[in-house]
Amino acid sequence: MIDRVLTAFNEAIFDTDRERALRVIREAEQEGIPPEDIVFKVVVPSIHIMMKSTSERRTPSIAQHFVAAQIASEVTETMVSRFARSPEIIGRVVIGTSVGDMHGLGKRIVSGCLKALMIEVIDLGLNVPAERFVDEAVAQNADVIGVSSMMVHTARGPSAALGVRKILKDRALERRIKLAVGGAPYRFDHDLYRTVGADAWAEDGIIAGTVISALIKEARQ
Ligand code: B12
Repeated sequence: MIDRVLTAFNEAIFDTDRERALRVIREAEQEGIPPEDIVFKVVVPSIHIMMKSTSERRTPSIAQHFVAAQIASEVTETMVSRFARSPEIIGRVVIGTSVGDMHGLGKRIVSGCLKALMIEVIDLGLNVPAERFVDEAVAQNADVIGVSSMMVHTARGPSAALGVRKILKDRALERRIKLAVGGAPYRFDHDLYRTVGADAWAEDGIIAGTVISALIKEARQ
């Protein structure tokens, strides 16, 4: 029965049909499928299917990413509140856009994908200075800082990832807190993430899920 639900849910998110996806989930609940199974046997596998299709270059569109991330995040949040026991969160990420950058769509998609993978996300919003990224990461005991930058100068600027890296180094936090970046400039120049001192970058929200899960493991070793 769960396979049928996964197939129907997956088809709905690939069709960017939010209503149909939510209906599939409602019906699954009515049939008695527990919230835990809906998250771990439907939502999380559907994100993995999208990851796989991305890596096989059957690239889903921005609309598919966006809708998948939003629905996955919405369903996960609702279901998690109904879990019999609190689920194990695999890690914590502080995310925001760099100083001067008001492009927030990509960050929202990334946040949705991470939440669906049981990663807690603290979203600092737009126009976030380097110091705030680090202060919040320390205060929230985060494993990873994610800096989203859509313009070349907001990616390369001293108060973006470069600034975060410097503060992490000055405060001897580099082993404990990892730094991930993303946004259009990193797609144009695949080595830019190294130039700005990041540990990793990701081309889209789905790949961000894989990359950030790996960084969490590294930070927790
Ligand atoms: C939509 C858009 C806007 C909207 C933003 C609306 C919003 N609320 O977000 C508005 C109209 C406000 C806007 C304004 C401007 N924009 Co604009 N904008 C775009 C546009 C067309 C799409 C961006 C977008 O949303 N993409 C869709 C999302 C899903 O993709 P994404 O952001 O890349 O995110 C994915 C990945 O990058 C990755 N990712 C993103 N963040 C992160 C973070 C981490 C940690 C990880 C791991 C991964 C990751 O995962 C995401 C999800 O799949 C781009 C063009 C482009 N090709 O990107 C220009 C673009 C980014 N804008 C540009 C410019 C110049 C501007 C303005 C300066 C224009 C102006 N003269 O006013 C202003 C600047 C405003 C500011 N201070 O930020 C330029 C930047 C050029 C450059 N070389 O720096 C671009 C590239 C257009 C161009 N070709 O000229 N913009």
